[in-house]
Amino acid sequence: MLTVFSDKHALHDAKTELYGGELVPPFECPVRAEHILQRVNEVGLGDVITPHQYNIDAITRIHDPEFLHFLETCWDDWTASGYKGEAIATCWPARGMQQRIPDHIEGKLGYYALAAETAISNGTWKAARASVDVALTAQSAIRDGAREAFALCRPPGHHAAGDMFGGYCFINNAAVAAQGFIDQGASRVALLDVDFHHGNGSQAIFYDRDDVMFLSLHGDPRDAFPHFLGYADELGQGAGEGFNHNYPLGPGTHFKTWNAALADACHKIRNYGPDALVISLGVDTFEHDPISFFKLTSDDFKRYGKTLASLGLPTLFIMEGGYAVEEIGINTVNVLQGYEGS
Ligand code: Q9C
Ligand code: ZN
Repeated sequence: MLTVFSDKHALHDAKTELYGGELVPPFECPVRAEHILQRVNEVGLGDVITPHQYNIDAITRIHDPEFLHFLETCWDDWTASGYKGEAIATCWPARGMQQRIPDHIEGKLGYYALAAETAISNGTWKAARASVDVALTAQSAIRDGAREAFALCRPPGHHAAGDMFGGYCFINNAAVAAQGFIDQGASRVALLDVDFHHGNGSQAIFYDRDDVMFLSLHGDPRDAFPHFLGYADELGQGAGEGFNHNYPLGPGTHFKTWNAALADACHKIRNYGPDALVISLGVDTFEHDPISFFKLTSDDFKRYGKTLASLGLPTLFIMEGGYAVEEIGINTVNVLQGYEGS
């Protein structure tokens, strides 16, 4: 299997995450990508290539241009304001308030942020751009005939909506890639999100569309981030009604229960008959993940990789979360090897 990787991911290297009332080193850190790449090479998964640079047009198919401009200029505006730390949102257009975009960077940050854990720092924009280039390059490989490809994206993307960042995500790599398939003539694309967290950004982006079916297995929003989306009764709206499927699962969920939800999702994907499958691949479902509560073992990742292959579709894997840094390479590559039947 082809892997696409850019060392520019390391440009996003924030020093702070607001976690439990403390500023801690971010769980989403550069060494994650290094460990995955190391494992890809160790097992000889296949060629590793660097991405092409795509024009902003592929990204504005999904994201608001003003939001992208905000991401690009945020760090400079923040430092110009005299703040000493990294750019972290601390105020929001909450219930009953105006949804107008303020002039001051602190207001803009609150307007475009969906949560406060994610700091923007020097290099965040360049890394996010490189990450979506990785996704689009892997997507192109499939367009050109590859049966599968692995986009080793960092930073991740599935929490990013058309005009919101957060949950460690800035640009929605999986959504941009899915749109790429559609723009190249695909009639239907299935986007299956197996990250521990609900892919709120991907859901919001495709919620009123029937050409991209979104399915997500995740920690129940009653108990897990992003807390305000991901319930089972969110089924899509308008033309998109019936094309959104959520599988919220409770604390302590083991592979048996998780796998039953996957089987149901695969059944829906088969009935839908997509031209391509995009997998938002997060391995924070692992039993030892530090911020999640599912109980998948390293072997379970191989097992479900095989299930994904049984769909028989051109498949684009997009890296999302996973914070058990020591095991992230093994768990991620286990899915890809399970898929390949090795
Ligand atoms: N107590 C991804 O996996 N904070 N993002 C969770 C847990 C945010 C995860 C707090 C987690 C975001 C791509
Ligand atoms: Zn996650």
